[in-house]
Amino acid sequence: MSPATDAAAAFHRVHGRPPAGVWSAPGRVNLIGEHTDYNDGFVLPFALPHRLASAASPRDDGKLGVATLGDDDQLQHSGLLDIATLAPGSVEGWAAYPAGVAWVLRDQGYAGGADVVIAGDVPSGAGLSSSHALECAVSLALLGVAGVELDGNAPDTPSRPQIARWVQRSENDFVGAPTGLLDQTASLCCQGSRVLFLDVRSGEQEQVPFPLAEAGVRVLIMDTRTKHSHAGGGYGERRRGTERAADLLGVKALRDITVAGLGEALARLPEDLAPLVRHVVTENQRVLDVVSLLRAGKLAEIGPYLDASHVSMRDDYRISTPELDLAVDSARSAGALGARMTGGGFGGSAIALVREDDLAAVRTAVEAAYDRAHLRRPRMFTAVPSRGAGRDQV
Ligand code: GAF
Repeated sequence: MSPATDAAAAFHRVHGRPPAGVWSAPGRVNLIGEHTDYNDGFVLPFALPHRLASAASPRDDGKLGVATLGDDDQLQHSGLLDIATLAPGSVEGWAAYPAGVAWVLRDQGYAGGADVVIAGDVPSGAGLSSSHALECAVSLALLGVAGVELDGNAPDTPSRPQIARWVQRSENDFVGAPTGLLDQTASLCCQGSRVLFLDVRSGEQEQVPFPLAEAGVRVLIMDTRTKHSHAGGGYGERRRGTERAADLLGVKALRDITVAGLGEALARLPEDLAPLVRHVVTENQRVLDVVSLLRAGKLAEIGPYLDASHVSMRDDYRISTPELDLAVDSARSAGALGARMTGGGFGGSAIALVREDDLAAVRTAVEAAYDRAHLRRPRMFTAVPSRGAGRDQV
């Protein structure tokens, strides 16, 4: 069973008939380029094989019905919302994500009602973007039941980057999480076997080959199972700090500061802001360096950049946790080529680039380190870059 067939079956159970269609969207890991998106910078994510699927049919009463089933096949979440009266603050909890998407699409002229049933396997609260996968899958479902064919030729068909901006608006203005554009764009625009090099300022994208098998390496994802959320204060605080720094430096965004101009910029900033700026500026450069290596076919050489990124997030941006540091350090000590926390931080997941032959030893070493620290072992799995969001045939 795939998330798409699960969602279709769940829809059938809830509504007693098959859905009109199923649309799904993946979670993501960010290879490098953290907290650079809202500074107009560079990011380099890939889509996970894990997806959330949204089975949907139109309704003619302007309402949005949302539901999920638990493992026992009983309703886990369910709600019926009037799309016309949706407003920021009007829906709380899990339903705010699908409701926010319906709200933003209503403003774009897609006000039709729908029944939506969600299923999937993106780990939630793990920093792997399950909330964005949910929002993207629901957006495509609502657009789909309104007759919009993704990637179609009709002149008014919204593009994937456009849908990503709508999803960002729903998250910022409806859900109230001040996130950037990384996750939605990754979920909607990534392709199999590639990492997505996104210049957030220009919107330019490059699908960069990421031939893990050919290079004999794997990306190991280590979900520390420590809670992570963007609605908490730390994320917004960092964002406001970098925006204040950009103001003080007289630039539109920290993207405008280069490594060459960093020393001079740091000298003009108060003590609390300088490390934030150092992280963003050096992280943007690390993304560019990693992209250059990948373009040159040197995938196995990117490890030191992942390590440096982690140190920068730990010491300058201060968004790592002891659990993330332990995963990264123990993976490194056991022979990983490089490792870093991924995503917004304050919990969630880390990634390690590991030679195939070292994979078992690295996993064992990470588990042993957690055992010694009396921590619950992380959930670990390898992942290959997978396809972005789209309609599923079920
Ligand atoms: C979270 C946010 F949603 C992204 O926009 C991005 O800022 C990321 O944290 C950090 O790179 O995933």
